[in-house]
Amino acid sequence: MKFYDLAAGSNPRRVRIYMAEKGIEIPMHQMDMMKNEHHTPDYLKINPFAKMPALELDDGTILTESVAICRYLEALHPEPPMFGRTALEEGQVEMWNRRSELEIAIPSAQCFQHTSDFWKDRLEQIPAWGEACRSKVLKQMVIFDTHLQGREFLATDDYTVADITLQCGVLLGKGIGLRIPAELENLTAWWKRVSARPTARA
Ligand SMILES: N[C@@H](CCC(=O)N[C@@H](CS)C(=O)NCC(=O)O)C(=O)O
Repeated sequence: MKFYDLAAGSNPRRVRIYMAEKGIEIPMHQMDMMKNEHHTPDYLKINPFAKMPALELDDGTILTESVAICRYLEALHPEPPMFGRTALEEGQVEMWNRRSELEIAIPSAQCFQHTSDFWKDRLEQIPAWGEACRSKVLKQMVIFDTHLQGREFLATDDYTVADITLQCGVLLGKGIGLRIPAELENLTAWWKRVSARPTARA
């Protein structure tokens, strides 16, 4: 297998943390976004959407989408379960994973893309949209904070893929000044907990 990685990318980081939690080691190919390596004909054959991560299997089959890659690896390495232990937990992990993507990680990424110089020549920026995304993230963090009252992790009693998605979304936000407000004590405590895990810097 071969993992097409982007060291600074929030989505590849989701899979790297997942693999570190499971002790899975896969040879990495580091993509160079500054050289536009993801838009070369060779990489577009791997992922025509020009995004990382991608996982190439030994028979040449390609999987993209962070969660799809994690789900595939979960089937190969079921212990410890990171998508839930029961039918209900599986639903809860899916629910909080999607909420983390839609309400925190994606708007944080859009805030970055629409307000930072790094993306100036890479997409048509709409700064007002970026700022609207920033406001959305801050508003939705309050809901996550309320949910985390009395809970160690987001979806179940275990650290799951849903925590990883939120963790990577929050980390991306921090990089663009979108920090968890101090008054959100539950979210802040959760953040300290997950970022202290040995796998957090994978
Ligand atoms: N939904 C995809 C998103 C992948 C994605 O957006 N990857 C970013 C890195 S975090 C990327 O490759 N960006 C390159 C670009 O947009 O030019 C996933 O979950 O894997």
